[in-house]
Amino acid sequence: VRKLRVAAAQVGRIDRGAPRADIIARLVALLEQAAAQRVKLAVFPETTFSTFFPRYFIEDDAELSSYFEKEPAEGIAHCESVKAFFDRAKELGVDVAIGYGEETADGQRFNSASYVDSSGRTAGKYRKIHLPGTVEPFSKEPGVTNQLEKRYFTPGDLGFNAFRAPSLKQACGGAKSPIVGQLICNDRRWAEGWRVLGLQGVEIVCIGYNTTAWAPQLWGVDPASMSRDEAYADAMFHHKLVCQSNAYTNSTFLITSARCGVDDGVHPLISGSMIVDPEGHIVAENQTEDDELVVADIDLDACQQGKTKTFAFAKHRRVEMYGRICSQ
Ligand code: CDT
Repeated sequence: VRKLRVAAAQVGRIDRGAPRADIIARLVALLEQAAAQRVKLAVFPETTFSTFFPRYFIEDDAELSSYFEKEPAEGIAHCESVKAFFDRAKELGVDVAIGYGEETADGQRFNSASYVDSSGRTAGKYRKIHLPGTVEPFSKEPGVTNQLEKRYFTPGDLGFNAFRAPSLKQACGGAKSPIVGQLICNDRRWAEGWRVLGLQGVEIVCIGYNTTAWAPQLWGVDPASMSRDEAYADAMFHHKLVCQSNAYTNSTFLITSARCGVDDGVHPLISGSMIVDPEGHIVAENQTEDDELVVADIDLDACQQGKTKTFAFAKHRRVEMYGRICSQ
C-alpha cells in the first residue's frame, strides 16, 4: 500500500487585468486549505497566474509580456513575480504542479508547467506541445473568444518526461517515490503524450486546463442546433471521456484542475476538476465553479493491476505494427 493525499486546486473566475496580488492571495488560500487537510500534492490549472489571455487579440506588447514569467535558470519558484506563492507552498510543505506563461532569457514564450516540490526544487518541467487554435484571430472585436495559442506560444520542446518525486516517498510509505508526469490542457486529448508517459511507468499525471465552454469557431458545435447549456455539457463530456480513458489505458492516477467560471462575465470556461484512478473511475470531483480544493486519498499500488495485467506493455504491445504513429 502506497497511500497519498492529493488535491486538484480548482481556480474560478479571473478577469482580464485582475491584480496579480489578488490572484496570488487566492492561490495561497488554496495552499493553506491543502495543508490544513494534510494534502501532499496540489495540482493547479494552466496559466494560473492570470486570466486565460490567449482568448484575447492583444496588440500591446506590454500587456502581453505581463502574462509571462521571466523564469530564471534556478526555476519558477525563484521568479520574483510569483515567488510569494512558492515560498508559502514550501513553508506549508505542499508539492505543487502549476501552469504559467514562461518567457526564456532569449525571449521564447512557452505555455509551461512546473512540478515544484516542498523543498522548493523543480522536480519536473513541461512545455505544452499540442497548441490549439489559430495564429490569426477569428475577430478583433472585444468580447469575442479567440484561441491564439499558436500566435503567442512556441510549441513545447522538452518532450513528455516522467520523473520521480522523492519529496512524496515518505508520505506514501517510504518504499518507492511516485513517478509523475505533466501535460497541459489540449494535450489531454492526444493519446500520444499519455502513452509516452505510460511507457515510463507514470503513476500520477498532473494536468491543468482552460477549456472554453462556448466557442462555435473552435469546437464542432453548431450554434443553430445546440444551446449554450448543451455546448457546456458536450465540452464536459469530452473532457471526462479523454481523462478517464487515457488514465485507464496507461494505468495511472490523474489529477486534473480547471480554471473555470465566466471570465469578464462573458467568457465561460468549464469546471470538471477531478481525481481519476488507474481503472478510469472518478474518485473525487468539483462541486462548484469557484476556487475549490478537490481532495482524495489515493493508493499508488492500484496502478499495478493495469501495469502488470490489462496493459502490461511488454507482454501485449505490438510495436512492429505502430510505425505510422511516428510518421507524418
Ligand atoms: N487551453 C486549451 O488548450 N484549451 C483547449 C480548447 C480547445 S480549442 C479547439 C482544450 O483542449 O481544452
